[in-house]
Amino acid sequence: MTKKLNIALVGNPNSGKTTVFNNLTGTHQYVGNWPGVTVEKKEGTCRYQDYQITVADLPGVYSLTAYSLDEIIARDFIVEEKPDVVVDIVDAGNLERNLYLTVQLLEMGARLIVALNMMDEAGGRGYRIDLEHLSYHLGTPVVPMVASRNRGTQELLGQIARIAESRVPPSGLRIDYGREVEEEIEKLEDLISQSALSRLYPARWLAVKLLEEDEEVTKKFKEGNVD
Ligand SMILES: Nc1nc2c(ncn2[C@@H]2O[C@H](COP(=O)(O)OP(=O)(O)OP(=O)(O)O)[C@@H](O)[C@H]2O)c(=O)[nH]1
Ligand SMILES: [Mg+2]
Repeated sequence: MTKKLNIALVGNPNSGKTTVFNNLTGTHQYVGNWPGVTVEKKEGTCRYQDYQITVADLPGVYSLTAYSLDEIIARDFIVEEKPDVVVDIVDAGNLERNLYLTVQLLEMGARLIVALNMMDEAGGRGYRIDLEHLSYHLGTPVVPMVASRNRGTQELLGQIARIAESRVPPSGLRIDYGREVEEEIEKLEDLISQSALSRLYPARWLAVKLLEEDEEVTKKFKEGNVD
């Protein structure tokens, strides 16, 4: 029996998302627009074992604050569509910059796989990345890839299937913001957990966003808008 899966590819601009997307979906692609805006939306499908996988290629973003339309599109897709698996395409040659987004995705409670792309360039620059160590600390699978040479695609699909099968909820990453901030987060979390919004988004994530004065999240609370 065919099982359906929805996955999303996210990552910094130029990290190789579309290359991975093409490797996964080949010619099974369709291009449209995100609802209400003229930003291109690419979706495609692929088959793997018993799975029929729908893949969305999200706009490239450095973070998931709400400063740009691209960030809002990527973030809304992840929190509202709740893809079964989110694949974070990370440029292995720019780990520090790229992992900022990874941490934000983990805080959102996404079921994440880190695709460590551009391993050829990282290797060329002499970087040696301890994949197991990285995977241990992030609490996610880490798949090394060279997407431009179609390397790592099968391993990625294998991890997607494995993660989708596991019924264990994503552990999420809990960053300790220090006592003062944590106290405020806790107070807000209590209030938020009584609101309808907390059914859609993780309460802790909402609390952090409110403290950051994130415009979109603040607006949602003001409007009492839960749909
Ligand atoms: N050396 C190397 N180049 C790669 C690799 N993967 C992708 N590229 C190249 O990197 C460039 C950017 O790749 P894209 O797939 O367009 O990146 P993207 O993340 O979709 O970019 P945006 O949509 O603009 O955010 C292209 O020239 C790719 O051929 C890789 O593993 N190694
Ligand atoms: Mg692209």
